[in-house]
Amino acid sequence: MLGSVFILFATSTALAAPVPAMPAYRANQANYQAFSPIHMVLGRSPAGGFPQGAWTVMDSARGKIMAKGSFPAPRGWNALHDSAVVIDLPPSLPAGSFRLEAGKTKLGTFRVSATADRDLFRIAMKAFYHNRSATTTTPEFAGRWGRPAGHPDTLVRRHPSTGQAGTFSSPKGWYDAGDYGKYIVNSGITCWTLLDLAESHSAVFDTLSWPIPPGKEPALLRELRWNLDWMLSMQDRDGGVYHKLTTLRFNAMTELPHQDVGDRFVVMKTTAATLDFAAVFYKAARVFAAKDSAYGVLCQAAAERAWAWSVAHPSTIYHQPTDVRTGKYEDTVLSDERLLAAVERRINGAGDDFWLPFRRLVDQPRKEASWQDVGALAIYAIVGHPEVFGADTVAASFRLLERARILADRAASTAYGASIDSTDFVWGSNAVLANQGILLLHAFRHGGDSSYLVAARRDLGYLLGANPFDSSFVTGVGARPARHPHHRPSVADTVLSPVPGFLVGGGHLGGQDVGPNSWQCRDYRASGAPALSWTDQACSYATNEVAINWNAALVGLVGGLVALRECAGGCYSVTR
Ligand code: G3I
Ligand code: 9MR
Repeated sequence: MLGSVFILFATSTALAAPVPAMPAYRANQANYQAFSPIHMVLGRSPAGGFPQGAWTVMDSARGKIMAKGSFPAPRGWNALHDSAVVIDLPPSLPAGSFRLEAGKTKLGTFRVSATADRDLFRIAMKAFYHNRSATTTTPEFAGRWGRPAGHPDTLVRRHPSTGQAGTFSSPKGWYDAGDYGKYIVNSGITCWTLLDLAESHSAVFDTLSWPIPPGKEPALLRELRWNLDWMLSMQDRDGGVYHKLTTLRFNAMTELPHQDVGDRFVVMKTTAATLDFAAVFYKAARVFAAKDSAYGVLCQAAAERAWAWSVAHPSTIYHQPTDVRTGKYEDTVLSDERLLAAVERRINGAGDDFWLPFRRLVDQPRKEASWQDVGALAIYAIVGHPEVFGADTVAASFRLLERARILADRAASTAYGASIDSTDFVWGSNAVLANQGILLLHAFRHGGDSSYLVAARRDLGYLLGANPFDSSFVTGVGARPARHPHHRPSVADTVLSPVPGFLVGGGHLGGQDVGPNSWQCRDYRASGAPALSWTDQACSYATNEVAINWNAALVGLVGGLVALRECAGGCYSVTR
């Protein structure tokens, strides 16, 4: 009965409006930031059409028109095999509740807040606290998700691949992801990205705080130190750094940290881990110099010993021993890690003679950063330190802007308005998108035009709901967030909602987790479109896991936006 009334109503509305039937409305489900570029997406209506004619944005409380325009033509996207209509609003909306209308038809609602970016930054940073190893996360700071301490890691065994025997202590650190391993390579890009916010925008991040255990440093550095302390313990006496610290196999999904009591091992030292470590600690030495000079000195010394080891062992590649089944983070191309460590060492005072052999690595095509390819981070560091790199900043800016142009053009021309395309949909595609947003912000800051900033905002909007799934990819954020991440604490605890603040992996066609076993999933790739190949199931480690490097990308993007808005001199201007 109700159904037929609804159909009659829907039909008469459709006849009265210029839109044939309600198109699918997709928007940021958290808050948009006030006075910032805002975009939303309209997919096909059930009848297959797209909206045409005029749209208006109404202030819901005051019934006042705040913006208006015409629907552009739908645009295709190679990741979707379909089209959609993207609407851009001018960066003039204040805080409030709004609705998008076409004629008399309400297409959807959205909210704008003066603190949207800061709020998201805090919740995404809190996720690192939730993933702390070797400590109780208390209700005071973790709310409903508080849990007992697990993995003290005070008696870690050296795996035979190290060529050493015995045990040593390697406590603290963040769990890498939905598993309880701790991996240096992935900690590298994660800590670098967070340290970069602290270094480049200390005025903002020295004062932005959120509830975590107290200490004398700003919250961002306190959280970072939890993992930096662990990383320091992974350096052997000869300066080399163990690749990872894990059990031999992944433990059960149903175990909380304290229930996973299997032996933990460090596996062989590698050049990739040692170079990533060096890059992080050169940077940490600068960041901590003014806050805790003794720690800063310690970081510099650790970085120097790591650098020396990497020179003596230029290509010790990770080989997964046959009895070890946990994450590999294997990387055979080390020129990007070498460049990054060299750049950070150069900033800390290494002279011209040292730098000369690395200059040729600057002027090369670059993509956004990933755990495997950190070259973009070196480019960000070079353009951020013109006083050190002089003429090399020209080549670095050129490569930065070259990639940013490609990304901004995609954002301006494809359905859903995001900068990612089908070839970038790999395991962790949501973080590819977030890292693209970070690259766009660096480009905007270093000579780019406003289209780069608009594209970065669209990337964030995509992650928060303006995507084909109408889901927020950040747990606990938005009206319809991912609810079943592949995250052991979220699966094993008794709380209905998952631990909040985590960016889940995102769609791709790999299908590594598809199959008949109990922890494998339905085949979510039926459409053949990578942007549609995601499933909100806890089994889906290939599309729905969480990871510290992915959260760092989210934090880097939203933190970059916070910094741009709040930096001295009001550097945030879309009309530039
Ligand atoms: O490098 C090749 C590239 O040459 C090729 O063109 C491309 C085609 O698919 O594949 C590339 O390799 C991929 C690799 O990541 C590098 O991007 C693999 O297919 C892909 O399976 C691999 O996925 C990694 C996954 O572990 C499996 O090893 C993810 O990047 C990585 O984020 C993920 O990390 C896991 C840890 O191992 C364990 N902890 C959880 C964490 C998150 O899921
Ligand atoms: O849970 C594991 C996840 O953290 C990893 O990213 C993923 C890929 O290395 O592997 C998951 O573990 C699965 C294993 O690889 C295959 N059997 C099912 C496991 C999930 O319980």
